[in-house]
Amino acid sequence: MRIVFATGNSKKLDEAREYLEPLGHDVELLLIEGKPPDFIEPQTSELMEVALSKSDQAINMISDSELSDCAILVEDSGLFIDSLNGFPGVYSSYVFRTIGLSGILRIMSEEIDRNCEYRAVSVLVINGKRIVRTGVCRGKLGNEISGQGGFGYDPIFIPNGSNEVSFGQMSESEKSSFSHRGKSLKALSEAISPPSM
Ligand code: ITT
Repeated sequence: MRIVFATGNSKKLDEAREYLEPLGHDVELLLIEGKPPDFIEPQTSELMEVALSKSDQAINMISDSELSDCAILVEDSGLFIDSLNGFPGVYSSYVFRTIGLSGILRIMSEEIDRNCEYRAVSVLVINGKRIVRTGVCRGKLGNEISGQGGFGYDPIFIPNGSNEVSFGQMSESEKSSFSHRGKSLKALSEAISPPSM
């Protein structure tokens, strides 16, 4: 199957390829006039709503193009910090761009409860039918920036069960074995190619 992934984030593309290409699917970036699409994100606190809105917008973008027969993939994700009632959540991308890792570490500097989770909602649309799968990765915020791998909050996110190693210190495939996105993509891959008995 030819799958176009509507994202501006190349790390998301790498992770999708890791799960979907071994099943024989071809995953490529959706480019509109040579650029990743710009989505209008609805004002909501729900990742699911954002992901579904992105999928509708992506379908409209390809409806009259040579890609109209392709399956389309979108994903929305974010970091949810327990002691901040889920902040930054759906605003993770904006918060990262404005206050960055040091801003989050500053807000959390006096906080003892450092539990948090990454969440992802992946939506694959095949012939107009939506398949939606979610993934969660529990972890905690480190006290400092560790590592340079991954993207976004990875250098301060320590997944449970990693022996205090942050996502920023892991290889892409190591991160993917824990990650929220990896879980949602694995569930999607099983929905389209159920494991044989
Ligand atoms: P697209 O919308 O173009 O797919 P994006 O990076 O803007 O790419 P989102 O709108 O889904 O993606 O925003 C998710 C933000 O949440 C992302 O920018 C990071 O700040 C954070 N985030 C989500 N998953 C992450 C991960 O695996 N590692 C680090 N940060 C992550």
